[in-house]
Amino acid sequence: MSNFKVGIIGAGPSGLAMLRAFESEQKKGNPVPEVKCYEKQDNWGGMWNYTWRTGVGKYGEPIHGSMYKYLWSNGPKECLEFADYTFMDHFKQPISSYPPREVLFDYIQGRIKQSNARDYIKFSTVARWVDYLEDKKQFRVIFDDLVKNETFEEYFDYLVVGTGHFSTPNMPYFKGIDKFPNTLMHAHDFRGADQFIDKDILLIGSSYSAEDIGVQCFKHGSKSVTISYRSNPIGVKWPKGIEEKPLVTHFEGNVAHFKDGSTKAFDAVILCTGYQHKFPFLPDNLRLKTKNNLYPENLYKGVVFNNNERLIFLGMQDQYYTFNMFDTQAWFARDYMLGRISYPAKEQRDADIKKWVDYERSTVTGPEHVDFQTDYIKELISLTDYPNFDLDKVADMFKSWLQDKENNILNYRDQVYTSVMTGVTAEEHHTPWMSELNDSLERYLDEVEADEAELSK
Ligand code: FAD
Ligand code: NA7
Repeated sequence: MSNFKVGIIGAGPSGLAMLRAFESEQKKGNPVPEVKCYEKQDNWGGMWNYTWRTGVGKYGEPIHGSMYKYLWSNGPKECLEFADYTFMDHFKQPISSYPPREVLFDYIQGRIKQSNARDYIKFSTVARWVDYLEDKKQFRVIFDDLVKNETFEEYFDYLVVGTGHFSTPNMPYFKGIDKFPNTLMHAHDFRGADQFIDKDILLIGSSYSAEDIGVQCFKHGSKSVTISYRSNPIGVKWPKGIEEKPLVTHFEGNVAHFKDGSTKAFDAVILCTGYQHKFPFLPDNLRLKTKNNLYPENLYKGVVFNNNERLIFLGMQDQYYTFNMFDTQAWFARDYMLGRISYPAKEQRDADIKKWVDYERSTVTGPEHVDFQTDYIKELISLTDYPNFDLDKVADMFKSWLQDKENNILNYRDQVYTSVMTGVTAEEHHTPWMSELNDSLERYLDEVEADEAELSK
C-alpha cells in the first residue's frame, strides 16, 4: 500500500469512478493508498439513486436528488458508456439507446458491484467541514454519522470532492411570484408529471431541465406547456401544446406577463433555472467558485484545484459526456496522486487553464461544445492508461443526437446508435417512447406486460 490516505466525498458516479480507478491499479498488483469514501445518502449512485423525498431527508439534511420518475436518458447511452464495462458486459443483450433511470442505475451498479468498493464507503455520513493543515499538508475533515448522530474527524493527504453540482437550486426572483397562488417549485423538487396532468404549466429556463420536464409533462397529459427563455429559446420544432416565449417580466396572480407583451394564466410554475455549485463543507479558500460551464476556472486539467495541489474535484463541468468523462478524470487524479503526473509551476498551470477557458469562450454552438469536451477527454486519456476509445465517433453521435432532437423532440429517444466499445448496435425499444408510460427495469427488459408493470408499481 502506498503510504498516504485519500478521502473521497460523495459516492455518485464521480466518487465511484475514483474508487474504481484505484481498484484497477490494485488489480495490476501495484501499491495504492488507503482510500475512504463518505456518502450522505444511504446508498451509492448519486443522482441516479432516486428519492421520492423533497426538501430535507429523514436526518434533516438537504435532499441531494433532482431526478424524477419517468426520467429516461437524455442522451444516447453509447456516449456515456464505460470503456472498461460495456452495456453488453452488463445486460448480455443489446438494449435501446435511451434507457430509463433505473436501467442506467443498474448499469452503474453492475461495474462497482464486481469490486469490494462497498467496504470503502461509509454511508449516511455527511462531510460538514474541511480544514487544510499547512504544516502537515493534510486535510482535517469533520463528518457527521447521521444514523448514530455522532460527529467525528478524519485526516487525509488528498481530498477528492465528488459531490455533484446539480443539487442546489438557483432560484431567481420574478416580480409578483411571491403571490402566485398555485403550485410553484424548482426542477430540483420535480418528482414526475403526475400532478401536472390537465394543467397549464410554465417552465422558466431553456436548457435540459426545461426541455425534459416540458416534454415529459406533455407526454403524460399536461394541458399546455409554456417554456420561457432568458437568452435563447431551445428552438426545436415543438408539437402543438408546447410553446416557447421570451422571459417572464412579472406575475399578477396566476397570470404571467412575458417580454413580448403576451400573458397567460398558469396552474403551475417550475423554475428550470439551473443549479449552484455549492460546497457548504469547504472554506472560502478551498471552494471552487464557478458557473455551470465546460471548463471551470481554477481547476488544472479540469480536476486539480489550482490553489491547493492536494484538493481534487471530479465532475464539476457542464456535461455532454458523463460516466466516461468522470472515469477519465478519476484515472488522471489517481495517477496524479500516485506521483506519475506532475503539478507544474503556477505560471504553467494558469497558462494551461487559460488555453482551455479561451477555447471554451470561442465555442457557440452545440456541436462546438461537443468538440470542446471531446478534446478535453482526449487529452486526459492520453495521460493515463484508461482504455482508449473512438472519441471522434462518440462526438459524431452527440452531434446526431442534437440533430435528432431538432428533427423531432418527441421521438429522438426512439433512435438507435452503435457502441464504439463493442460495435453492437442498440435495439429499438419494444414500445415507442411517447407511448411508454412505464419506466421500470422489468418493463424495459420486456419481462412484464405494460399493464402488469403498472399494477405492480
Ligand atoms: P452526483 O450524482 O450528484 O453525486 C454526488 C454525491 O455526493 C451524491 O450521492 C450526494 O449525496 C453526495 N454528497 C453531496 N454532498 C455531500 C456531503 N457533504 N457529504 C457526503 N456526501 C455528499 N447524466 C447523464 O449521463 N444522462 C442523463 O440522462 C442525465 N440526466 C440528468 C437529469 C437530472 C435531473 C440531473 C440533475 C442530472 C442528470 N445527469 C444525467 C447528470 C448527472 O448529474 C450525472 O450523470 C452524474 O450523476 C454526476 O455524478 P456525480 O457523482 O458527479 O454527482
Ligand atoms: P442549466 O443547463 O444550467 O440551465 C439553466 C437554465 O436556466 C438556462 O437556460 C438559463 O438561461 C436559465 N436561467 C438561469 N437563471 C435564470 C434567470 N434568472 N432567469 C431566467 N432563466 C434563467 O440547468 P438545467 O437544470 O437545465 O440542467 C442541469 C442538468 O440537469 C443537466 O445536466 C441535465 O442533464 C439535467 P440562460 O441560457 O443562461 O439565459
